[in-house]
Amino acid sequence: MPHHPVVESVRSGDISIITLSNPPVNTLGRPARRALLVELERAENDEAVSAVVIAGRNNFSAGADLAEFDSGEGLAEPTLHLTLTGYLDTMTKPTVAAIDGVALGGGLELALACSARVAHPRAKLGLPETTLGFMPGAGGTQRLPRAVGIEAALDLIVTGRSISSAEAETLGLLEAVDPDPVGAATQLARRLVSAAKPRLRDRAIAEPLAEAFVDSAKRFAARNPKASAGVKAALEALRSAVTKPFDEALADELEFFVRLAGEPEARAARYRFLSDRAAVRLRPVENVPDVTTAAVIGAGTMGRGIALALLSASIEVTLIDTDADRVNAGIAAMTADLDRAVARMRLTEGDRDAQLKILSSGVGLEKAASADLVIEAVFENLDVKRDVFRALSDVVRPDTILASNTSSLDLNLIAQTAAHPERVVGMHFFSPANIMRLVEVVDGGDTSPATLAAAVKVAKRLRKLPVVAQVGPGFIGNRIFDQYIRQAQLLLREGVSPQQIDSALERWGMAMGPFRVLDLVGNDISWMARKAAGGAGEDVAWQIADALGENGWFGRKSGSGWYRYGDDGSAGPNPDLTELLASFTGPQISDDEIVRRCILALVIEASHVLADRVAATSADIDTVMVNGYGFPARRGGPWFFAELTGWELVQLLVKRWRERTGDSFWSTADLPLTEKNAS
Ligand code: T1G
Repeated sequence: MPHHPVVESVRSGDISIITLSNPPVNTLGRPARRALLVELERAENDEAVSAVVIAGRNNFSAGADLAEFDSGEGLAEPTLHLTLTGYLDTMTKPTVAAIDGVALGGGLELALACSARVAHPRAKLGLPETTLGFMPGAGGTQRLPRAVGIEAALDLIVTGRSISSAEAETLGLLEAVDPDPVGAATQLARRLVSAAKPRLRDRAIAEPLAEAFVDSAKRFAARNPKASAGVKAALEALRSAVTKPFDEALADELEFFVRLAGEPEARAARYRFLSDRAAVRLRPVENVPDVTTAAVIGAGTMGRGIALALLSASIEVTLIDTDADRVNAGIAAMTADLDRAVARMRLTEGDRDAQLKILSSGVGLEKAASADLVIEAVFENLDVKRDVFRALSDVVRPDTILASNTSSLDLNLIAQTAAHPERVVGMHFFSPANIMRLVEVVDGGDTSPATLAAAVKVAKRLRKLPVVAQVGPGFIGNRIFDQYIRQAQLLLREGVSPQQIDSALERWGMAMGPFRVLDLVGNDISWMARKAAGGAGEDVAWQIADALGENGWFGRKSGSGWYRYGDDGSAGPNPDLTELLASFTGPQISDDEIVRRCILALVIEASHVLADRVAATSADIDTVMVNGYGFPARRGGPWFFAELTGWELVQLLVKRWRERTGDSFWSTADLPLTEKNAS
């Protein structure tokens, strides 16, 4: 692909039109900022130029390059954003931003430093920094209130939400909305040559009670445990905006921004943003087949969810099962789900009808004959799945992709029964499959690159988050999560209660404690899986969990498990379990120790998953654990958390637990010795 210059400039008479051309979204990385500054200086010093329009190819700008911050020098030059916006403040010639696509973060701050702004009706504008754990750092907290007033500025900066051009114009953020933003900006620039407008930095903030508004917002944030450090710092910068001269307040903003940008929460947010997108990036593959029709085999919970996800992407679906009652029940459940979405205004009636129109069903695999993609979601039993793939091979086209939703079985053993194993792939959805974004796309030994790419492409079309896994027990997520659950089981044997373990991990940030998860999923599932695999053998970790299975304490579905459930769904201690646990005692273990043991168990198994090359990168593992297993995004992921903790300390803790418990699981064999992201 030809290398585009990052910034191009052309002349329209006496107007210099400077266009950012840094695909895909014109991020303002260091080269772009430098090139833009050079072009602005050139225009300023060119006597033939009387005004400047700044535009962007496809998008105005998505703001700072989030990858730059953690690239070593990242924070060395945050001021270059300010140098750019500061230079615009000093230019004698009018500058007009011509906005199309997005103007976000530093992109909007660049536009705010221009004399005026014009946007296409479809443009989106916003300062999302507080959603990324930090705050605007190139004058946004100072110029936005001067453009739209303190109340709207508080709303936009605290929420980080994007607004339409129409809303932006109403707020006073834009001088005009025009389907030809560059043309309109060029005309406006000409008008400004003879009728200059005061720059935002020279405008007062209109609201006389601005300080009271900011202080009220600060008090609310102080009371709100969910208010992030970024929001609180942005409010401090806004307080400076309403109480100090522009340049002093700008210096405050920079100080708060630089301090925040290096904080774990901001680093984790940037890491999560980039990792989620890196996970789906595959090497370019030729001849990736398109999927417009699909068949789902199995009308149970998973099959229904998968079918709904396919419908939502306008992929025709045939829901198939061996039994007409199950098929009808599946269709009825799916229809009810779509009706509920309409009732909750999440879906229009038209969209629901359009989806139902491309949904069909039937008994017998021959109904899958014309499908481009078949996703098997039958009972998690190897023989059953092998029979399905063997039978499908006689029905489908030779180029049909066959995907198994298996969560734990060896895909290669399934693929062996297919006529074209090169077209067999795993697509492990997470329940509920129409809601959960994560899909583990399993790359079987015979899976062709085009088949793998097609599965990733379908997952992205379903607005899912596909992560490629190689074949291995439990692939990535289940394998790692099992060791976390095992650690919780072992803590029970050391006298810790399920309630303390759940509470400690939930306070730390896990969406749900391990025992609440087990009761939700059903203790019978893992109990039967262990029995099918020949039992836990010498591993005493599962003895208590097996006892729950033997007693029928399956969890929510049976009314009692690790907790006892009331008819109103409330959960309390299970007295039968309390009696069973009474014989397990030990010294008091702190919440912190519980968290370290369980979270670092994730890290140890992640190190083995990496060593076995089941996952391509540690970032992929973090993407799986955050998007499929309730690991807190604000901590980045297990591996990111261990990096921040420091591998030397991790190694020390693991060795201590090995000595203390004698458990060979505590191995440092695959752990790094030092952290990569040391800063
Ligand atoms: N930095 C680095 N890469 C970015 C990026 C960014 N800000 N925005 C997008 N990308 C990459 C992304 O990784 C993906 O890469 C490709 O662009 C398409 O993105 C100084 C400090 C703009 C609405 O928070 O919200 O400015 O996979 O898949 O769904 O105060 O990207 O193609 O290789 O998301 O069409 C503030 C973040 C930064 C905007 C487009 N800005 N980006 O969505 O595509 S902080 C943001 C988005 C800042 C200042 C502060 C979205 C989008 P690849 P995509 P999309």
